[in-house]
Amino acid sequence: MDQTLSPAEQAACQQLKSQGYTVLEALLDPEEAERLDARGRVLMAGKSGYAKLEGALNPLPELAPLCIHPAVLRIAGHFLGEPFYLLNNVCLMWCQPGAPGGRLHADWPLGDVPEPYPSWPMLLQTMWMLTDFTAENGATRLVPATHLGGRHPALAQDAGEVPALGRRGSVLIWNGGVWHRNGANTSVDQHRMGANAAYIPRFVHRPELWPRLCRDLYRQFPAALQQLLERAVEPDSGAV
Ligand SMILES: O=C(O)CCC(=O)C(=O)O
Repeated sequence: MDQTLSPAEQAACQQLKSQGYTVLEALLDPEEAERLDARGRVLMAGKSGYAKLEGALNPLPELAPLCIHPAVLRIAGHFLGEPFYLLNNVCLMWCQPGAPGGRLHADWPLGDVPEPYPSWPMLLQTMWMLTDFTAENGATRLVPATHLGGRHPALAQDAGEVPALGRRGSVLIWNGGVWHRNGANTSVDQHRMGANAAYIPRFVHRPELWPRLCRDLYRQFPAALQQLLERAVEPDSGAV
């Protein structure tokens, strides 16, 4: 992979460092974005409000080119180091007319990390805009520079959030530590569809580095040791 960042990518990295997020315009053909949006809506038919489809690569493998877009990979490599991994197999996030705004938060794994959490990203998030993202249709809202404070938002905080606006085919990239949420969709008929791909650095979870423990032996260990070993044990072949 070409690791050299273009001037636009360098500027995006600077903004990610200082503000915690950036938007890159026109990385995806708008017609392809529109097609993916339509497919996503069919897959989620029957869901109302703010709807999610986790693991969307399974039913919609056409999302694969988004996950490996060279600009996104270069920026992810810049922040996460090589190699890094795709965490969530893509999640479609559909904000339908009338859907309420979400809860302001920082992303996993920071809920498991003592405060102050690091200002560098333990999770680098992308949201491909499969529709336009507008202030009315529920564009993701972020609070600039909050990744630098290392703290989670207080519950009722009015924190100075701004909507991440962009045309269909743009991508929002954010440091999982910056406070954010989906906006409310206050429109009557404007749908908002995003495809979220989340990238993690290799040090977050690397079970392949060490030999797996035999499952039969694991079963004989005390519960406290089983808990310590639960990610280091071989898969349960009898599991349904
Ligand atoms: O759908 C959105 O705009 C927000 C997504 C979000 O909060 C997240 O992926 O953590």
